[in-house]
Amino acid sequence: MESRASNSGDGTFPSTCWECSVCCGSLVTVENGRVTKVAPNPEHPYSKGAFCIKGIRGAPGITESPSRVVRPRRRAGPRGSGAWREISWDEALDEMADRLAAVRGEHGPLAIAGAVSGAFFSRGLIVALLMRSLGSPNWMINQDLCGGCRAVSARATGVPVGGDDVANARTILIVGRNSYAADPVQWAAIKQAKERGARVIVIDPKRIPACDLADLWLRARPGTDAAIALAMMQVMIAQGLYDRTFVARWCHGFAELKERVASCTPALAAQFTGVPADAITAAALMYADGPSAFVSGHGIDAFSAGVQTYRAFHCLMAIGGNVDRLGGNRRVKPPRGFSTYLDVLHRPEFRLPRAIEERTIGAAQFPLWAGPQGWQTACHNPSVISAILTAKPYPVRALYVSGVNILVTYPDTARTKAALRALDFLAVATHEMTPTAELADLVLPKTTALEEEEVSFAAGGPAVVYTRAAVPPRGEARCDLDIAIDLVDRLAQRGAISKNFLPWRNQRAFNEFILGDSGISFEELQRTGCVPVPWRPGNFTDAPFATRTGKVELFSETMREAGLDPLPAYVPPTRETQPAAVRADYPLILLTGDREKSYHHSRFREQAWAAKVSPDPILLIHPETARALSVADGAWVTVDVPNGPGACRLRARISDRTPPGVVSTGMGWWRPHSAAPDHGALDININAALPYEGRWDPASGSVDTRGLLCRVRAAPAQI
Ligand SMILES: Nc1nc2c(c(=O)[nH]1)N[C@H]1C(S)=C(S)[C@@H](COP(=O)(O)OP(=O)(O)OC[C@H]3O[C@@H](n4cnc5c(=O)[nH]c(N)nc54)[C@H](O)[C@@H]3O)O[C@H]1N2
Ligand SMILES: Nc1nc2c(c(=O)[nH]1)N[C@H]1C(S)=C(S)[C@@H](COP(=O)(O)OP(=O)(O)OC[C@H]3O[C@@H](n4cnc5c(=O)[nH]c(N)nc54)[C@H](O)[C@@H]3O)O[C@H]1N2
Ligand code: SF4
Ligand SMILES: [Mo]
Repeated sequence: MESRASNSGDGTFPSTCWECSVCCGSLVTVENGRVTKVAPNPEHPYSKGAFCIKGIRGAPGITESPSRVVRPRRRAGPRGSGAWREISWDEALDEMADRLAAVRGEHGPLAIAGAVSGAFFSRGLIVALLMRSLGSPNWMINQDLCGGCRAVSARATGVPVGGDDVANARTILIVGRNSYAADPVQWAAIKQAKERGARVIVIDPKRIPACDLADLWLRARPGTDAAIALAMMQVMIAQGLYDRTFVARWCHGFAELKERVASCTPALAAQFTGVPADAITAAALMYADGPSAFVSGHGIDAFSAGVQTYRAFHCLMAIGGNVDRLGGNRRVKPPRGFSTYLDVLHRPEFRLPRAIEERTIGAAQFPLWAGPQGWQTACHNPSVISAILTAKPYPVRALYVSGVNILVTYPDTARTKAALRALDFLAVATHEMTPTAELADLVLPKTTALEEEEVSFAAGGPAVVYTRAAVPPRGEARCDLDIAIDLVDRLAQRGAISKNFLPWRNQRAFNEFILGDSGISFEELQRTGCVPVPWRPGNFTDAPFATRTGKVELFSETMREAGLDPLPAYVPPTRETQPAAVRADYPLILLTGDREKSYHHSRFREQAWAAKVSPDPILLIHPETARALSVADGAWVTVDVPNGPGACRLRARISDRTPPGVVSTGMGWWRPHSAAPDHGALDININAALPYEGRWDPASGSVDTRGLLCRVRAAPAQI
């Protein structure tokens, strides 16, 4: 192996926390070759000392975990039997190359797929390029369950994803985002903005901490938000409170939008959403009095109509004149010469021939999501699970999973498990023996974010940020690039490579490539951990919008071409289309995905401090609902949904944060100490109860992960 670019040495260094995409600035202290402290960096130009417990305890906890996987393992019994034998890297990589080459020889390259979280982290890009090197366009990202709808909508409309300039906003519109739990930098900025007099509108069915600072709180029924956005536009247009200059010069399809929203009055929206009409009107007037920043999140994404909901808010942002404006939503760009991981993914020299990319699983049905025109060119996951189980549209026989715990975090745990069991070959790169890793043929030990060097563009800054390989890898752990490079070499020896898309010899070379000729020196980045990137308000003449017309497309030509509704619309939630008998059997509405400060999805479950903070999966139930169900606080209950694969057990917490009739839970639950191979993933994990098939968003292929009908019943106590 060549150098892994570790900058090990004792001292305290500025770095970037890499446990989530917020990218907070950290100060990492190394003593005697071990990380003894991770602390917030108060001097950091972007996060300014905001940080969270996951960064402070989670990252060192993963690195030093006694149960960490530090050597490659080969299955030594039937799949999932829990019998393992430690092997050398040479053995592991030879075996992996043999098995992948065999699948490729028998079924062709498309029968091999990769699974990652997405191209926000370098490992996502690297696994995608490894797949492309094998000749396969198939890589799975978890973004259909995360930010997929907003990304598809933003691309179709030509507006930024995020970019909320809370610090300079007069009005802040928070929709489906609980920054308090999810993003400490954003939460600090919102609190500060409120203190200096900004007005805050929150649209959320739950009483989250932001509601306590809100001037207006619109408690919409889950999945109905699009109606509010359409009605806000109706009010702004009817009262002439939209940005006429921006609309006239830079928006495409205003007349069509005006016609579409004309009938969506606040009174009508009130019927759909349960929010009083005068509150919707007040929100419209407040948002129109900008500049206004739209802060949005997962609460309106990952729905089977999520793209249309986002389209409505993105059009609102545009007609409000808040695109690329101080205090609005900024288009942020990395410095010229710098490559984001997404840039590399889309660059012609890193692409497979178009005819192959068109065969990406899901590309035919969801062209704006999967395949050559797709946001990240990835697959449609539920269709890949089907392909493994049914060989349609063609067989998928081998999977390489890195940095994602798909058995726990994809809906329909039992089906994902059946699919993983049905594979000819499964390799998982991981830190811990997750339920996904338990089903592997080969488990590869991964470096942690304290052992890996990463250079990235943090859109929230905007800034170029640097994560230091503060300590050398524990045991024999390796980073994704090192694994991929050695694999490609071995695959090439077996004639199983179409073209090598991984030209870098180590992580440092890759990071230097990412930095490119941006003018930012590696040394400066290492020294500071963060180089801010200047932002200037939009000069739309020189930098038009990235759409067909070069304008913000209120009427989306891309959506029209894909055979989709080109105008934003209110699509009633799936539950409202279900027969009355089903609604009677499943009388409640389920939200999933509540973020917990001590966990990052399924991560940190092995760590005692996190289990102490949050020992059990919680289901929030309103006191009235609990009384009607005779459920006591702290009781174990089961939750299931219509056409779901089974039930999940959760612990009731009675709280008026959630409205009557709506129950709300987290996600990502498993217990390392529960019986292998599932470790509780089929019991206490909400995805054990959710289907991954059903109504899919016609543009992004997303399934409903909240707003579903459900029923709650008493359950046996936990054994
Ligand atoms: N501590 C911690 N932080 C995290 C994570 C973590 O696991 N742990 N995960 C990270 C990741 S990957 C993500 S994607 C983000 C997610 O973080 P957020 O984007 O904040 O998303 P959620 O917490 O899922 O939901 C936010 C809000 O949406 C509301 N909501 C639910 N349904 C609806 C609806 O129909 N309409 C509206 N308007 N609101 C609704 C919920 O009540 C909740 O208050 O958090 C990131 N940050
Ligand atoms: N029902 C329901 N399902 C959901 C959601 C929901 O709200 N409701 N939320 C969805 C969302 S927003 C998301 S983002 C997904 C998250 O889904 P996942 O990405 O699967 O979530 P994590 O638990 O963060 O899994 C990351 C895995 O990667 C490993 N890992 C962590 N860091 C590294 C690293 O540096 N390198 C490598 N190779 N591995 C690493 C960890 O060990 C862990 O096993 O879940 C989605 N699933
Ligand atoms: S929010 Fe927490 S986990 Fe995410 S980057 Fe910041 S410190 Fe790390
Ligand atoms: Mo996410």
